[in-house]
Amino acid sequence: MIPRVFFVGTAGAGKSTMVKAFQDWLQGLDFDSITMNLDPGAEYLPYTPDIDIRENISLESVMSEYNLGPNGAQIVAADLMVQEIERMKELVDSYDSDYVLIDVPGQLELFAFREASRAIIEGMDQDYSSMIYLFDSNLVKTPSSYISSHFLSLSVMTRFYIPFLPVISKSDLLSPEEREAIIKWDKNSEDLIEDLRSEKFTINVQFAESLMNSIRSFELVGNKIMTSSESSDGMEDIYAFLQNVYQGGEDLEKR
Ligand SMILES: Nc1nc2c(ncn2[C@@H]2O[C@H](COP(=O)(O)OP(=O)(O)O)[C@@H](O)[C@H]2O)c(=O)[nH]1
Ligand SMILES: [Mg+2]
Repeated sequence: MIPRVFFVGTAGAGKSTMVKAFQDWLQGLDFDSITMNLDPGAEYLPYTPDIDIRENISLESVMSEYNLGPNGAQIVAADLMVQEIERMKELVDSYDSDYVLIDVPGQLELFAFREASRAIIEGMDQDYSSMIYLFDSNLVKTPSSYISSHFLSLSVMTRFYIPFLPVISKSDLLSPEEREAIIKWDKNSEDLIEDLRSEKFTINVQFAESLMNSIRSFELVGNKIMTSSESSDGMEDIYAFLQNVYQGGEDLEKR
């Protein structure tokens, strides 16, 4: 079975761009991957998907058939997708490829909180699935947004029982100071809370502190890989993670 790699994150976090960048990066090492688009509403994709949900489910037709706006249609489309998954799974496994890179709908809540997403991962076979979770670099720049982003990521992580790699996306957009601050907060809750206290408009400090401490005690927050689809930073770390998951750390034999 081909390893299934889901790219998950908030809208605009850079999922689709990373699918393209990681495919190109793998190609440079002579590894072959296929791409799969699960966003029925995608208008533009930076890659040409080998498997595309839009061939079977179009957001436009769901909108007119069910008389819905784009958000309602996305929800119906996600549920309709479940019926397609068996066929898509067979399609995926008809390819002779090292990985399938799976791009999910832009709105995180569609994938994170709905039963459909669990059915999709189960349907694709969760034993062969893993998740790259993108923290948008724009949403981890201040202590309060860093903390909220972690709460969100944890609610995703605790819903799926598959290997999970948190990364910071679009890291080329961070200034050296911002990058340094994130690395510091990744390492140490006390620094994070201290910086949180000096933020003007902020979240409840005591609440955040106790939640971040308990999150950290489960080793859920740690050093995150800085990635950029622009500069290819971090692509080798994503690859190393996948190797660990699927090959127990041994190098995939070059094709
Ligand atoms: N500078 C920079 N921009 C990026 C990077 N990755 C994505 N983007 C831009 O961020 C926007 C959202 O990216 P997209 O891949 O569509 O996000 P998605 O909604 O998560 O699929 C696009 O304008 C991309 O060109 C990156 O690594 N660096
Ligand atoms: Mg996208």
